[in-house]
Amino acid sequence: MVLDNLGSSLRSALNDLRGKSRLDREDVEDIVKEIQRSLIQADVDIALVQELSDSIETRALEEEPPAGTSARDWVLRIVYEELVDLLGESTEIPLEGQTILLAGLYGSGKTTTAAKMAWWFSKKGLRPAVIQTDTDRPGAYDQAKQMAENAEVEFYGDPDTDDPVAIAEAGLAETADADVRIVDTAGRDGLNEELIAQIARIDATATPDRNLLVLDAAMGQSAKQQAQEFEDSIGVDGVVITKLDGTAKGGGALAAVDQTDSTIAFLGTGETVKDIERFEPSSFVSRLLGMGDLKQLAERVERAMEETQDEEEDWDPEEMLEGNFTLKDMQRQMDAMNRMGPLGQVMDMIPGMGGGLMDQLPDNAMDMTQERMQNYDIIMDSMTEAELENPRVVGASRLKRIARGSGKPEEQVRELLEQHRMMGRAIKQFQGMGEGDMERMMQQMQQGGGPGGGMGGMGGGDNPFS
Ligand SMILES: Nc1nc2c(ncn2[C@@H]2O[C@H](COP(=O)(O)OP(=O)(O)O)[C@@H](O)[C@H]2O)c(=O)[nH]1
Ligand SMILES: [Mg+2]
Repeated sequence: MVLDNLGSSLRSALNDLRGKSRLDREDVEDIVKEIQRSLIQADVDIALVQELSDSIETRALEEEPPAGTSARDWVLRIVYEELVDLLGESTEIPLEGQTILLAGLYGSGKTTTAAKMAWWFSKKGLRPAVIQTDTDRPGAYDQAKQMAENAEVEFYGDPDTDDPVAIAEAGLAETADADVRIVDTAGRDGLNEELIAQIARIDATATPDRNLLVLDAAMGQSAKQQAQEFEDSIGVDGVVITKLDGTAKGGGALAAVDQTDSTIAFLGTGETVKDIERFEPSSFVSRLLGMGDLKQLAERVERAMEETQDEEEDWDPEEMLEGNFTLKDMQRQMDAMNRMGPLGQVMDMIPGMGGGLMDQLPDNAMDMTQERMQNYDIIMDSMTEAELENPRVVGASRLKRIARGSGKPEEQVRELLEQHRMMGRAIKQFQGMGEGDMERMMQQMQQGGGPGGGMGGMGGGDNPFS
C-alpha cells in the first residue's frame, strides 16, 4: 500500500509524545525525520519530501494548538492535513454521460482499469461501454472483450482493423447509446514519438471529457517524467493508481500526480473487475496514519448505538468509559458489537487505535465469536442483578449456581468472568491513550476544523466515542 510504512513509523514517533502537552523543537525534528525516512523509502520524490516536511515542521513549531490539545493530537492533525493537501482532491468524476480516455505505459493496467471503471459506473446506475483501440498487442482484443464480459458491460473492438483512430471513431458511433464511453488505448512509452502521436490523434478524434493516466504503483521515479510526456501530448486530468494490493509503495505515482498538477481518480486493488475504489483523500490518509476511517467509524458507531439505545434508555456510556465497566456493560458491548461487526475492525477505525494498540491487547480479548457471545448471554441471564453490576462477588459457590442455572459448564462461566476482566482492562487502556485524546479529537472534528472535515455522521453526544 502507498506509504505503508508511514503509518507505523509515525505511530511509534507519536507514542513518544504521550503525556506531553507541548512540543519542543527536538520532538518536531524527530517526527519530521521519521516522516522523511518513510516517504523516501516509499520512493517519494526528494523535493516533494522536503516540501512536505518543511511545512509540517513550520506549522508544528509556529502554530498555537487549540487549548486542551495534546502534543500528539496536534502533530497528528498537522501531518494529516498536510498529507491530504499533498494528495489534493479526488479527480472529479460526475455521474453523467461522458467519454474517458485511458493512457499509460504497457502493462500499467489500462485494460483492466477500463473494465473496472465500467463496472463501477454500472453500479452507479449508468450505462457504460468499453472501446478497445489497442492494435499493437496480440490478444489485446480478446482480453478486453473478456474483461468487459466479466463486468457485464457493452464492448466495442475490431480485431481486423489496425488503425486505432478508426476503431475509436467507429466505437464511439457504435456505442452512442451508452452513457459513459471508456476508450482503452495501446500501451506506450512516453518517449516513443510515434505512439505519442497516435494517442494524440485518438484524443483529437474522440474528444474525451477527461484523460486519465493509468500508473502502476510499482513505478518509481520515472513515473514523473512519463506523466509529464502525457501531460504535454494529451493533457492529464486525473490518475488511476493500480496494483495497490501488491507490495508496491506508490511513491512514484504520487510524484507523477504532483508533477502534472493532477489528482487521483481511482485506485486499483486487484485483478478482478470489482477491485476498484474511488479515491477519497481524507479517508485514505486517515487509514494511512492509523487514524482509521473516521467518517465510516462515526456512522457505524452511531447506527449501532442508536439501536442499542432504543432498548436501553438509561445506559450511561460515559460512566462505563470512566472505569466502571460492569457485566451489563459487557452485555451491551457485545450487543453493539454484533451490530457493528468484529471488534478488531471497529477498533481499527478509531483514531489512534489502528495497528499499535491492537497489538498490545491479549489475542483472545478480541476473540469473541458469535457462539461465545450467545453462551455468555445465556450465562448472564442466570446471574443476579448484583452479580451483573459487580462480578467480583462471584465466588466458587455462586459460580456453581450460575453454571447449574444456565446449563453451561463452570469453565465457561469462569471464562466469561475472565473475558470481562480483559475487556475492562482494554477499556482502561482506551482511556490511557492520552488523557482523553480520543474524545478531544472527536470533538474537534465535530467542530469541523479537524481531520475528516465533514463528520456528517457523528451525531449528538450519545455514544461512547463522542
Ligand atoms: N494485482 C493487481 N493486478 C493488476 C491490477 N491492475 C491490473 N493488473 C494486472 O496487470 C497486468 C496488466 O494489466 P493490463 O490491464 O493488461 O495492462 P495494460 O497493458 O495497461 O492494458 C494484468 O495481468 C492485470 O491482471 C491491480 O490493481 N492489481
Ligand atoms: Mg491493454
